[in-house]
Amino acid sequence: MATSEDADHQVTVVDFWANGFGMRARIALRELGVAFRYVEEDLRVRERSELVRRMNPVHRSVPILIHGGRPVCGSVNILQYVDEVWGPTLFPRDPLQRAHARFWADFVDQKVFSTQTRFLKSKGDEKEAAKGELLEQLKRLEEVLGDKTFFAGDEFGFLDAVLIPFSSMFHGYEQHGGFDLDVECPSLMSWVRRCKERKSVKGVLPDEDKMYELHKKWYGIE
Ligand SMILES: N[C@@H](CCC(=O)N[C@@H](CS)C(=O)NCC(=O)O)C(=O)O
Repeated sequence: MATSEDADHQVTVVDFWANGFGMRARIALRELGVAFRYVEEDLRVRERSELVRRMNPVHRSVPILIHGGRPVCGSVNILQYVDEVWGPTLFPRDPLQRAHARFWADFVDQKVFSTQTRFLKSKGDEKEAAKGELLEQLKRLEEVLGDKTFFAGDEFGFLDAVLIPFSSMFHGYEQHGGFDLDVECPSLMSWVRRCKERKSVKGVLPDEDKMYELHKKWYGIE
């Protein structure tokens, strides 16, 4: 039987299966070998659960990591917390490289995520413009990767965990935009395949067709 002390040390992730932000947290925990309980928050339902409202009253968003009964919110914040408690494994040791990794993580959140939304939601000229921007941003990330195995070098790390969830929509991007990412960003796609060989990533990334179907419904794509 679980004691209250066990409960205090337990780790829970509240998330939705198709949430790229939450996939980051689940991948990071698996990378570091931290066992966790998963609680699904169905984002297709309008109202947030009592648990989410209580644990993240400010944003009412997921993922939420609950450690010993206390919440940590925001995916990048969660990755930092996970690495501080169970690492250090994910972040580069060198402060300059850490700053560089955080800069590009912010680029993914501020630029790629909003461009993806615009690309999927819009039509006509606006969609064409968003498609061009999205490809440009992916190519920029490909340049940041360079000829390295992972973003920080030989080891899978923070920026890999931040970006790889987006790859579950790459097939959707190709369908939606009529392009081939193996042609547009060949090294980035090789990196995707390398990441997907990892148990942590394989166990978390959802089926790409299911992902695109969900987004089609979400954004009213015919
Ligand atoms: N910056 C946050 C973003 C999290 C976020 O926006 N989550 C969305 C899903 S993509 C959410 O939970 N939305 C609540 C809702 O749809 O009611 C993070 O990195 O965790």
